[in-house]
Amino acid sequence: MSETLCVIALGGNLGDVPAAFRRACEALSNAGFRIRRFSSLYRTAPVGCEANAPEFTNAALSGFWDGTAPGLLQLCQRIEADNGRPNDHAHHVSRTLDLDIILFGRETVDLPDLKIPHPEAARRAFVMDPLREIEPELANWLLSVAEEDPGGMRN
Ligand code: PH2
Ligand code: MG
Ligand code: MG
Repeated sequence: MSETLCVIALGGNLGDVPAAFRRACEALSNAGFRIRRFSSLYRTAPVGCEANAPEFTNAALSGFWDGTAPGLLQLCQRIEADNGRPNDHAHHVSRTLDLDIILFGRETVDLPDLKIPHPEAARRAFVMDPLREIEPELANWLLSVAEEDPGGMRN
């Protein structure tokens, strides 16, 4: 299978998040994901979380993956679990590490547990700002796809 240029958004608001990001990069690399770019760290206000949730640290990385999108999802979930995040983690609550696949090349993935492009990405500054920093062309492409589907990218 040929390599796909992917974008992963990183976030967290519990514990030493920059250290969790470093461990995530190491684990991705060890699993064969070839990191191309990593953004600055962004301090962002929590969006839609529980009251008084701590500030988030967000970032984005791009890189090449030689497998399938579900395979990359499985890897991301394993890395989240290894970094102290329970498997049954609820939506929108504070977390040590969140790895969301935002883009898988320019492919559309529509599986029960995996929607790519990530349906909420284009509306979230904490995703778009780091993405624009590292891959401006992909950021523009994502915005144009979202405009064609203003209902929220098939959701
Ligand atoms: N992630 C969420 C919900 N809210 N807010 C910020 N600032 N950053 C995030 O990464 C984030 C969020 C769900 O994944
Ligand atoms: Mg998320
Ligand atoms: Mg997630």
